[in-house]
Amino acid sequence: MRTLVQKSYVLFLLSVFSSHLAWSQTDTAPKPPQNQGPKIECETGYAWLVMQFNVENAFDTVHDVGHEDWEYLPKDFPGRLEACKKLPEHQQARCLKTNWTEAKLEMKMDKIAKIIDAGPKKPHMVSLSEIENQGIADRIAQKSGFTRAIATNSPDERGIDVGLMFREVDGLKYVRHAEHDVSGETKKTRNILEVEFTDPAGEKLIVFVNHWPSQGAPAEARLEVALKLAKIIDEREAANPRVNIVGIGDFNVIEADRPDPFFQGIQNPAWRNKLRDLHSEYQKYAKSYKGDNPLRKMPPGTYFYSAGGNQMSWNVLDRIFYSEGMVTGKYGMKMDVPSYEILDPDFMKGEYKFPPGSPLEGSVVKGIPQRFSHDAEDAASSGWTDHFPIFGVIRQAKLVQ
Ligand SMILES: [Ca+2]
Repeated sequence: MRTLVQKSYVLFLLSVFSSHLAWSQTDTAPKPPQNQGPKIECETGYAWLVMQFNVENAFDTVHDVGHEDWEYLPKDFPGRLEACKKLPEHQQARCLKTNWTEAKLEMKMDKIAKIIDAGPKKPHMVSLSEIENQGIADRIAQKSGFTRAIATNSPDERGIDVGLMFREVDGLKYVRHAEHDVSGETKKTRNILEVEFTDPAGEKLIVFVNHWPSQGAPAEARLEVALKLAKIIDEREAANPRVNIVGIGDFNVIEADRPDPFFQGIQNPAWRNKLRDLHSEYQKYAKSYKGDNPLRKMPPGTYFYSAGGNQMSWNVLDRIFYSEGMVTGKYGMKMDVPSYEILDPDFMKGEYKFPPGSPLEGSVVKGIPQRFSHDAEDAASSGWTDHFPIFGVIRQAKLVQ
């Protein structure tokens, strides 16, 4: 994996170097005659690394009024005992057991920073799933070396939100942000965060950060959110047809979902602003790759689901989608498909043993993300996160005749 990443970065640096030459040549040399064949693609110097990371229940250590955060508080937090006892019986034991302290939160944030550091290089932006609020987003950003973080304030009952932390370097400039309530009439879910950036050429990038309803909700709930996102994208595209769009996050969609929130939602072939999925595009690229298939060096998904011992399934819950214009870079930004990576550093990996009584009793699955234990007292036994993060590179691009 590391070798592949290193190699791809060497190739990437070479291509940046050669494209710098092409870029300066096109600035000074006379323009070639028009209609002399296909357009030649020219990539400019900047490349922005984007990361999706479900940080698994990153809660602070104080009560957020109106949110069910009682499980994630210090044991002696005023009102906690009474609040836990009001929960349904099956949730009470969990709520009463955890002693979530500042020391443990610091340990968790150190681990988040270490996972980010294990990536191909320092990301320009990180989409965060499962953060409690703006305060925790700010603390994770500070710990991980990011200059700014923006978090949503969703009606989600569990009190978890999404966020985007970023660094305004390499020509990337923040323009504005907004958040969209996409909850259904009965089921509340996480808002979608929208953050707009611009580059030195004035091209626009809008990033939508998602955390769609979990598998505990029917596929219809995810499709409903997908269609709401599609409507917002239509509005942005109508206002600026040159806009580059990225949809990133934990989409909670599995292959068996029917209706299919991707195919009938944000990837509907009949929809004019349909998005591409970086994971699927990478699969196509890997199939045609000459040499060892690079997919073999990646885990089969970002999340392993055992259903309490009844299933053995890898899912790609975390995704990066992008607009059609980013296939060629015709609006100044291009998704670099070969840069895609599911990050599975050795230190994050553990195994799952199917328990006695399970139909798969005795089976062991290795190489799965070691989930974080909020109960563990030390870093050695607390695990990491239950999702592997993913990466993709967006490059500045320019088409010349
Ligand atoms: Ca809290």
